Amino acid sequence: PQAKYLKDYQPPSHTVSHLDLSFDLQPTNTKVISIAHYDAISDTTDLRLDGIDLKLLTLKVNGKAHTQYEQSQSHLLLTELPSSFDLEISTEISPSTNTSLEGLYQSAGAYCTQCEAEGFRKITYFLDRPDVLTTYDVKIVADKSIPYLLSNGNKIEDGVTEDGRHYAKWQDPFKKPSYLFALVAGDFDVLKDEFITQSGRAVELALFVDKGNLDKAPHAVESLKRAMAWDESRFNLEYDLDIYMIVAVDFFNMGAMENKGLNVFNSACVLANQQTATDRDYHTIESIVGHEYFHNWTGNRVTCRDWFQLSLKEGLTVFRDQEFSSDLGSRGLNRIDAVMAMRAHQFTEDAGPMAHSIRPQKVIEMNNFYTVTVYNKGAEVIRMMHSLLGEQGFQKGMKLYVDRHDGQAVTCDDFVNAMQDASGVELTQFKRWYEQVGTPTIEVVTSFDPTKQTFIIELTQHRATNDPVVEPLHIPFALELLGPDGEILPLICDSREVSKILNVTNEHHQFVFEGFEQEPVPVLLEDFSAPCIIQYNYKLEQLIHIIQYASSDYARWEAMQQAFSQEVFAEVNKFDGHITHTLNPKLMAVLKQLLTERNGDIALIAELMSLPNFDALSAGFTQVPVNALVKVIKDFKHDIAVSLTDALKTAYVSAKEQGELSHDGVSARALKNTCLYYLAYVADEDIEGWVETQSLSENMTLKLGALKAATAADLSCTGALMENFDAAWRHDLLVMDKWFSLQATIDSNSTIDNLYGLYNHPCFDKSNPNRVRALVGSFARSNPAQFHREDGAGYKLLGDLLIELNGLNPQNASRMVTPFMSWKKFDKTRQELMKAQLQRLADLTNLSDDLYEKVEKALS
Ligand code: BAL
Ligand code: ZN
Repeated sequence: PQAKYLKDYQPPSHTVSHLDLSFDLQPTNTKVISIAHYDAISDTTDLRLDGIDLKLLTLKVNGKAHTQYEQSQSHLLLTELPSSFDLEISTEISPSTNTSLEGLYQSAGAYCTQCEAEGFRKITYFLDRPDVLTTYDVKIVADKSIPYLLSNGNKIEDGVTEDGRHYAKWQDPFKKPSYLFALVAGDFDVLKDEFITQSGRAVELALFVDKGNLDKAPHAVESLKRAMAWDESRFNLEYDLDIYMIVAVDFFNMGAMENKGLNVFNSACVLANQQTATDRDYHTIESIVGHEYFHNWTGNRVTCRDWFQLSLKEGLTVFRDQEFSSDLGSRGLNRIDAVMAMRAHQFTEDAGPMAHSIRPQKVIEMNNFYTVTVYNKGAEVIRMMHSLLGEQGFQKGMKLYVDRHDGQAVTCDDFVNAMQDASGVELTQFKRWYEQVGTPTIEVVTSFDPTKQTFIIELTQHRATNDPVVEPLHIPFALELLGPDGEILPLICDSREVSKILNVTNEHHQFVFEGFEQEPVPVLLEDFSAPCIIQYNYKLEQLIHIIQYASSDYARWEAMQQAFSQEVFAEVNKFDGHITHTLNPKLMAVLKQLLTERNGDIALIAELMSLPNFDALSAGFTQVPVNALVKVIKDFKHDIAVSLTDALKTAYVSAKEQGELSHDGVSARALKNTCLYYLAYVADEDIEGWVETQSLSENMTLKLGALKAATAADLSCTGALMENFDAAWRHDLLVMDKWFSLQATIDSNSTIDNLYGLYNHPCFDKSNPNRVRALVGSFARSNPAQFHREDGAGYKLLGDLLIELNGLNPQNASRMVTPFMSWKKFDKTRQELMKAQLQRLADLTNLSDDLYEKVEKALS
């Protein structure tokens, strides 16, 4: 496989002024005719088009057969061309056998496309790159048994063909790159609605779902309307076409795709009702519907020059969807979610062999760079600019960015330049974040001088050892100082009050704050104001002070996580396999107080009560002590359950979970589930009864909460509850995914055999990415004890699956290989076992580019 480098970027050889596409849909022999007008930019007479797995039927230049061409596996090189010409190419493709779910394929009978990043080349020969933008006219012909024929833009005609089939023609007035092309053809139920824009235009909204699923469609449509209104009110960005369509399909590699005017969604990110979806699902759906909608401006109207700039649209759009969720819901809880993703996944990626900057320099398979780094760290980089510029400055920057670049394909530098030019804030040094690799550390030392009444904070930034950036970064470091009674103290330097965002631009800084009679408690890097690791020796008392008094929910949660982590680390050091580990009584008292008083946001209390997960804790170790970590986490849960049984029971009983989607209802269910989860470890008669009763709830959040509690604590009723669930839900595969996940996370020596057996479950299908992620993804991600078994059986299960997926769906295989990427973080025995599985992959004769890139990096 050939790597591509950002430094080698060259503009395209030709522009395309218009593209006419026509599709004659057949499962194994769909005919695609593409007619485009090309103009050479330089004096070249060659044109090299991208194309994969295409059967070339005919080729005409200016209406005449053209024979001067060479075909290779991935290209069509045309020679002896005039400088301006019409090119007509007809090709044949086979959607029904396309299991890669890239290009045009069939999902449970429906035809659909996925073209980002480089899927359009599996449809026809074209300049399949984001900086070639053109208008599209699309004609789709199909049997009448397929009633809906959809593409981007507005429908301009439909009718019947001479041979008794039917067709539709679509026109997209906006120029777009090929990755935003979409076609969907199938039989659906449709939920229609309307949105009136701020300028008074009526936009038709249409959500297409599988037959029989209309009752699960309203939440997505309501979310879309909220997103459209929010983008107008916060960003002054209005929708531009007369129709906005979303189609939900069952076979999809990603969550969703922002094709112009015709989003295609993984059905898991659309369908919800109270019986089938959890509160968390509802939240995820709203945020993804928002994300895809927000791409209409940040992605579609202004797109990327090349794929190395992916974070231009993804980092920015994740930031926008996070702000949408925060403005509509709880800012603190959303921040907690975002930081958890950074800690558990992005920090791990940044410390492993696939570490890359948010603007990668080298790529073999672009699909491998739809990562937590490009997306989530990318969003943190945008958030830092927001902190430095403030909301007003940031909005000025956004306006300038859109005014300057509407209709263009641009770079991350163009974005930062617009922010700088509009706000006057100097961002030259800040741009280093786009080259930077690995997680920076900020070492903090504080000292208090009671005679001068000063509190001194010294900050030293260290870049990671894999970071090519050696110069200091520009870090917005947010700080809060708490007084003895929890009051927020003003930050006074040189007799002047300063902003809570400290500009850290040097390797080393010293800040002297004045006016303290007693030593304050510092809340460092408040709100996770930069994607960094803080090194500071917090005392438990200081953390408890923050948990009790900090002004932001996020800061309180962060302090609780640190306190838990410190306790876990201390106990891991004592681990000998025999002792029972208990939580520090001072921290236990804090939990008890939170639970008994239940002041403030109940949902936050549920978060505060939750221990950091295995992945988040692993990030703190050079070598992950698997057995010790699993045991300490389990012992702590047991200790909390036993020590706080009465308080947990009272909180469980008094949490009123009415109100389907009200914040109060959602919060009460969250707290109830957290309490029950702990209580299951005590499992007296009351509690077993509660678990069984709650498992019968008609509400999926509660039902699943009960099953999670039962499986985690291995209650005697678990088997029966799981069987009931299986019997009740086989008709709904998305609900069965929850059951597959539960099966996968049971910490039992029989789990691995059980998983091999579940491959034969009538609802399981290895060609469906949702099923694979639910079963094997959950196992590898969320069952550390069994996945990391010392006999290697867990690793073998994943290795076996990856070998199959490599041929079936390389993109999914490559996502699923992630747990092996950190193999060097484990002990020698486990290292050898994981490495052996990676070697099995490396030895495959048909290893896909997707897996090759990761396996090669992991083994080097
Ligand atoms: N562009 C791929 C899916 C998404 O990030 O919206
Ligand atoms: Zn996106």
